Amino acid sequence: MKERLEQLKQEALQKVDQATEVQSLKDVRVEYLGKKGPITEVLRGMGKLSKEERPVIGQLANEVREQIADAIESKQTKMEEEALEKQLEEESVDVTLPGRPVQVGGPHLLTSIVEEIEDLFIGMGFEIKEGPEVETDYYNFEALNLPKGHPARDMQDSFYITEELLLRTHTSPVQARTMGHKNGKEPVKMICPGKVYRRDTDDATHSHQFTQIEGLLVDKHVRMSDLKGVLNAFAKQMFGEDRDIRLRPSFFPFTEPSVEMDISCKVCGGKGCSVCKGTGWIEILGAGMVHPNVLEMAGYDPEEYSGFAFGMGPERIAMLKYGVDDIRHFYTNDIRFLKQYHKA
Ligand code: 2NL
Repeated sequence: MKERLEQLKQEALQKVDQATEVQSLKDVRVEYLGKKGPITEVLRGMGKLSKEERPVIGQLANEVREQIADAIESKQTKMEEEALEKQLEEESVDVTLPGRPVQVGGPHLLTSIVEEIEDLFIGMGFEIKEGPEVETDYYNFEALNLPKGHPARDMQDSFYITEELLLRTHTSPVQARTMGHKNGKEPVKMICPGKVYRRDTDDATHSHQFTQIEGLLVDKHVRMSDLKGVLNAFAKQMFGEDRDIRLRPSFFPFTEPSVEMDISCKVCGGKGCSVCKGTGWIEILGAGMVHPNVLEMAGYDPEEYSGFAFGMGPERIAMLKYGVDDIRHFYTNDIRFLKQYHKA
């Protein structure tokens, strides 16, 4: 009996020692200490033993049972501690690691150009005005001396929504609306940046949607020399003090007389090169004295009030300033293109 118990103990302890999972420990407990286990069996068979043997074997059986139970328990505690240790190690965070750099966005090149131009005109006392992109036929054309039947109103050239509504083809309607609010009395000094739409096939120099900045100054005694002074100040601040400007005669339905402004070519200093196509000059914007019909439709007396207006394309300005060769770069949003113009 003694030997049998001793053997069971050795077996059980060895199995506990070899166990690598909690489940095998549970198996050992059931196998050796369970109700149908060999130790329980020994204790049940005690009745057959002599009076002298009974307490000795009983005590020994209990000791063996306790030793096995203790071994299982301490092995289980050890396993649990190891598992926890391993988990803590795996989940540990190195708080001393430097953080991953955060990707920071920046303004779109066109946004930067528009803001730069806005700042220059704010510096000369102009207000910034915005207006609707869906316009009435009246404000987009009629009020700008483009009566029905005018070739520039061709249905093929504009996005019409209804007979009377269209996507604005220029930002001038914002100016026509602003003048209309003045009851023909107060002066206007404003610029209006914004998106405009034309029915064009997109290519390197055309886009069906682009941006425009127009300017307008209406007051008593406004003269062409005022226009020239403002445009000269703008050109020098925008492109450099060493640049010259020149005005060439041109035509727009809403101005009379009309001009186009060139700046001297920076690349060749006016001698003529591929950038200025040999002329020494680069076209920047269109302008003129507000047509008396336009003033009159807005409620001003053209005998008393006069004004100048100008319009430019920020895409063209940006293309010249930064050597961008395709207008589509502004709208395809290739991050590699856009990133080049992020400051800091
Ligand atoms: C260009 C030319 C121009 C105007 C826009 C204007 C607006 C009013 C009255 C008179 Cl309300 N004129 N705008 C005048 C001359 C030229 O734009 O080449 N733009 C890209």
